[in-house]
Order: sequence, then C-alpha cells, then structure tokens
Amino acid sequence: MSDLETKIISPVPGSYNLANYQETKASFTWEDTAQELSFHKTGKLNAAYETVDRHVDEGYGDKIALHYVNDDEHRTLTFKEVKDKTDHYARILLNNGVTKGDRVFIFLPKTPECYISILAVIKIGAIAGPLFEAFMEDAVKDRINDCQGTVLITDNELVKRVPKKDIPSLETILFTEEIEATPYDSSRQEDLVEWVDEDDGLIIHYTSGSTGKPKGVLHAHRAVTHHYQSGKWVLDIKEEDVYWCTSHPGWVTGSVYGLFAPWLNRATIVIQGGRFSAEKWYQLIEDLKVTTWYSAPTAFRMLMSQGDLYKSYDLSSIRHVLSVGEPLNPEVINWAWNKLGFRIHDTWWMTETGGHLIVNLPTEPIKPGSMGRPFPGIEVGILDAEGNELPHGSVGQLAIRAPWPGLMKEIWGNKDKFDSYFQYEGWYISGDLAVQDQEGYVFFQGRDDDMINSAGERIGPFEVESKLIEHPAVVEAAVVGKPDPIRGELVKAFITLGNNYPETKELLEEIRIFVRKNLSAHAAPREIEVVKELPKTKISGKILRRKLKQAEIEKSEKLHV
Ligand code: 6R9
Repeated sequence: MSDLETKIISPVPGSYNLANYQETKASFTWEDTAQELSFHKTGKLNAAYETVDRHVDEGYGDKIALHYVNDDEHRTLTFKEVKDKTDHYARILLNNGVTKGDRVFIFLPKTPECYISILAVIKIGAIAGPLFEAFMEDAVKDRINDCQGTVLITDNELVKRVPKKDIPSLETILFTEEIEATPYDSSRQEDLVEWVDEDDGLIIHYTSGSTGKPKGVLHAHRAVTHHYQSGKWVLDIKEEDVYWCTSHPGWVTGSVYGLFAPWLNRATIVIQGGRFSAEKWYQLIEDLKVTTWYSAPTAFRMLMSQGDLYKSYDLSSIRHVLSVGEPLNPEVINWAWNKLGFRIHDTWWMTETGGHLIVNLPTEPIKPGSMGRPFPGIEVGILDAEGNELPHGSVGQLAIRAPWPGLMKEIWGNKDKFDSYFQYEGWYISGDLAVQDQEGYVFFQGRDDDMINSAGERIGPFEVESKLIEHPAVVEAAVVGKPDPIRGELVKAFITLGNNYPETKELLEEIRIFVRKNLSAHAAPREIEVVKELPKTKISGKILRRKLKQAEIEKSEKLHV
C-alpha cells in the first residue's frame, strides 16, 4: 500500500456541509439526525411526506424539484407539482384497493412518472417494488411472484414484457398513460398520507448473490434517517444544487441516491432518459449546469475512453462528483483530477445496507484505490474466517457493526438468507473482501463469493445459468465474471452442448439472444465458450466457478504484461 500513500489528492477548498470528519465522528449519533426530520415529534413518519410534501408545507412549493431530459424533451416540475401528481397517483392506487403493506411494483423507464409512482405507493403505506426498465419477462415474473405483488404500474410499451398469466397474485395493472389522462383536482388537497411506524416496509429491491434467484431486500421507513444524513454529508447537497444521479430507481442507487437523499435535502434533481452517450451526458451537464454528479466507474471509464471530447463542453458548473457500484480505478480518479479538474469521491455500500457506509467526504484527502473511510456512526471490521477482527493491513471479510438506520429489515420470505449476513455476533458480513490501513482507509480486494459485477450491476451466476440450460442445446452451464477494462467484469458463460448440437457461431448467438430476450440484456453473456466438460468438486459434483474465473483472470493478466 505504501506506493499509494504518495498519490493522495487533497480536498478542494470550499464550504462543505460536514466540516470536520474526526470531530463529527467522535460525537455523532443517528438520533441527532432524527431531530432534523419531522417524525421525532410524533413517532410516526412517512418517507414520501419527508421527501416531497414537507417542502411544500415549509414554503418551498415553487422550487424546481426535477428536470427531465430525454433527447429533445425537457420538462420541469416544482415540488408542489410533484406533490400533486403523487397525490393523484396515490388516489388511484387507493381506488384500486391498495392498502398498507401491499407490494406494488413499478416497471417504467427513467421518467418523472417512475419517481412519482414510487412515492405514491409509499405515501399510502404500501411497499414499492421498482423494477429496472431493461428487465425481460422472466426477470419481471420472478420478482413479482416472490413477494406476491398485487398491483403493477407500467406503461403501454413495457407491459409487453409482463407475463400476466404467470403472475397469479397480480390483480391490477395501471398504465401511466391512463393515469395521466384521468383528471385530478389538485385543489381538493386530500390528506392521503398513511403515517407509519419506523419499522414498517418502504421499498423492496431485488438483488443477486452467488446462489439462487434474486432476493427481495426489504427496507423500512426509518432508512430515511440514513438517506437524509448521507445526502447531506456525502453528496454534500445544498438547496441550490442541481444534482444528477445516473442510476435507474430499479437499482438501490437510483432510489436511495437518485430520489430519497437529494429530495430529503431539497435539491433539484435531474432525470435523464435514454441510453448512455458521452456527448449527451457532457451536454446535459453543460445545459442544466449540473453541480453534483453521482455515477459509476464504468460510465467514467467510457467517458475517459473518448479522449479529448470533454474539451468541447463547459463542465465548470460541477463542484462535487461521486462514484459507486464497482472498484474505481486510480487511473480514472487521476484522469478526472488532471484533465477535468475535479476529484471523484468513491463510496461503498450495498443494496442490503440501504445507504453509504464507507465514503470519501469532500473535506478529506482521497487515496486513489481506496473506497474511503467509515461514515460517522459506522464501525468497520476486517474479520478472519472465525469472525475475529484482523489488524490493519490484513485482507479479510469486510464487516460492519450492526445495526444502523438504512440496514435492510428482512429478505422477503427468506429468514435463513437474512441470518446468513449476521453469522458473527454483532456484525453484518458484506461478502466483500477488503483491507484497512492505519488511517482507516478501506481498500476493496474482491468478492468472497461468485457474484458478478458488470458495469456496476450485480448479476447472480445462478440466474443466468438456469436460463442457459433452458435452451435445448445447452446441457450444463457455468457463468463467471471475466475481467474487462471498461465494464470491470463481463458475463462469460462456459457451456457443454448436447450431442445433436454442433458448435456454430449462429448457435452461440442464438443462445446469447435467448438469455437476453428472456432474462435481461445486462445479464446476457457477452462471451460463450463451449467446453467438453465443466470442472466440478469431487465429492458433491458442484461446478467450480472459481477455477474458471481464476483462469480468466490469469489470461487477462498475461495480456497486460
Ligand atoms: C450500491 C450498490 C454491492 C456490491 C458490493 C461490492 C460492489 C459497491 C463499490 C463496490 C468496489 C465500490 N461495490 N460499491 N466495489 N468499490 N465503491 O452498488 O449496491 O448493487 O447491491 O452492489 O457492489 O462488491 O458488495 P449493489
């Protein structure tokens, strides 16, 4: 680690919401945060009220809450307009019989209606289940079935990927086109807020591990404490900020730091539709004068690969940039610092943790290659295989002293899985491996399991393997992450073929498209290699993904020497 010490990037002078990390860390408790939100007065809360309605009540109704940009379309909505639209959606949900605790899924592209639907569900005390817009039939079906969703909000386009007859619990499908066309009298000012307990269900995000189908990670309303405080200190949000998080609300980053945290802190958010394009992204920053930008290493690497393109845009509005989801290479940090003139602040957390845990604060030095230091109120442990804490400098399991407000409430219908995160007394085990230096900086060392991280998205090998073997030509399959300079990892499948299926380029392409069409584009293997047999353990006959992955890592290292 010693060579990294020399490359520290000092903080940019300025005025930040959290001025002194060490002092704050020494005295901070989460109860302090709760005092700033409305619920400490009554003990009851509602995350949708805290996120939007509160600002209208406090006199900020005319402030711009969002900019929506998609090609030539540009819309803005004020906090009052977002509140009214949320009420409208909430009224329709109530009219359709939705009650507290029901699971209502939202399958929409990144549009204001997606954000508004999530808030409407939450406002009436139901649990929001946002789905990533690129999901295909099986991905949609498995998630709604797992927690028996009863209502789905979607649109005329995405509904084509909802296999309604395979989802028995689904009673009602609501279309945003119809909701938008239904008149709503906002002067009625109904009080639609369902006041709930801190521990009541808020949002369910499905996420992948190394085994089984995706799991439903359920968060509670109390998580807003975490969202608010980390939005204030880590995103450093001020009211005048124009804040852009590039993630879709179907992923936890898109809901927690795309919706809750910035709006809890009353920022104006940017919602950008459409696919990644370096030109459009730079243009958006210039046009909307984005001040605060949260994205992922893959996006930064894609921008970096465009060379001097950044010189054609005015990026001077930017004052704070953050990254999450996968390892942020020191090269990328140095590129941004030397060429674009800003530091990229890496942050580490997970769907299960509900909010930032390890962060780079704007007032603190950055050590490129490190994910940062524990958020105030958070204690990190590096544990050995028996759950004992290891000294600084040793690689071990990255663990966090539990609980904290954002921590998941449960894994839907799977207590064993939930308990598996807490096998050592007092600790949450992340599944990541890490090392911590003397000053508390944490360095990511890889996953402790077979989970794949491609472009910052978690992909469970089991889900992809299960889909592959549904194809008639495929007998067995093993799926691993292959190192990739842009995407971090890409999904690579090893398969064995049935006797009647000779290996041809066309067949492999057909298999790839089969996964893409049924599961989702992001999980479809970018590479498929046909093998005679897959490596397996002698005793249980389990496929040894690790061996395949190790071979891929070695191959890629050879290419780089
Ligand atoms: C928020 C989010 C969580 C997994 C996590 C880790 C990886 C996240 C990272 C990082 C290196 C970072 N990860 N942040 N790896 N550096 N700054 O990404 O949640 O989709 O659940 O993924 O992503 O492996 O365990 P999620």
